[in-house]
Amino acid sequence: MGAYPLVGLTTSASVDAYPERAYTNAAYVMAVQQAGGIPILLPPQLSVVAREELWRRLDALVLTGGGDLDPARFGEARHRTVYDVSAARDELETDLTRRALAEDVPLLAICRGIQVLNVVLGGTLYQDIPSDLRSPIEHSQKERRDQPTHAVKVQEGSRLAEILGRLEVDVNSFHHQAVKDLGSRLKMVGMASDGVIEAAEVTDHPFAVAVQWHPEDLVAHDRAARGIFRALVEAAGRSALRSLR
Ligand SMILES: [Mn+2]
Repeated sequence: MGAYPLVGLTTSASVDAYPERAYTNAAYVMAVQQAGGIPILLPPQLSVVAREELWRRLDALVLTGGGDLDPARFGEARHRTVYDVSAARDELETDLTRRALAEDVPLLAICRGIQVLNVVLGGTLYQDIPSDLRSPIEHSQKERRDQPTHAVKVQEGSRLAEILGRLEVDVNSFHHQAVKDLGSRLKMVGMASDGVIEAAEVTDHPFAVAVQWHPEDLVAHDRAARGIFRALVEAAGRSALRSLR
């Protein structure tokens, strides 16, 4: 590893569209850079060789936000609101998440990412919060992406609490799905006032933190959001030194 850890960022992929595209919000790229990491985009179109070679060099992984995971991955038929399902993205992210878990590679899972991590560990999802839960909170906010709209209570003693430096944070919210049954090895560490799980950690891993909100869009004005990316990049540096990955 050089002075700057390499941080892989998964991307979205267009589904049934021409031309086929791979893309993500630039905020992820900038948040990783601001924290001292080098972002490497990981589109679902990577070849087997490219995936292997990039994985060997990466010091950390970020699962980014995006469309819905195929509910077949947790044994359910699709609710009518499920959108933008990409089999290629589901496969790549499932594979890389398993590797990060098995090889103790630092992992930050954002929005769709907490859902991917949960399903990889055997958990399930609410496929549509408005139909599944009667909640007074609007988890698909209409406000700007850098605008927090609901609070999250953070579990005392959790890694996330240590990273954020507080037990309550105001977050932005752009999800119509949420964690239902927690997967094995996962601990709930953040919850909205309506009971929706907003953060989780893998208990027996050096750094696997998952949040349902979008800290990458908050870093300009929110020290706690910057702290999440700084903690990931620091863990990436330690992990690279320890394992000589
Ligand atoms: Mn939310």
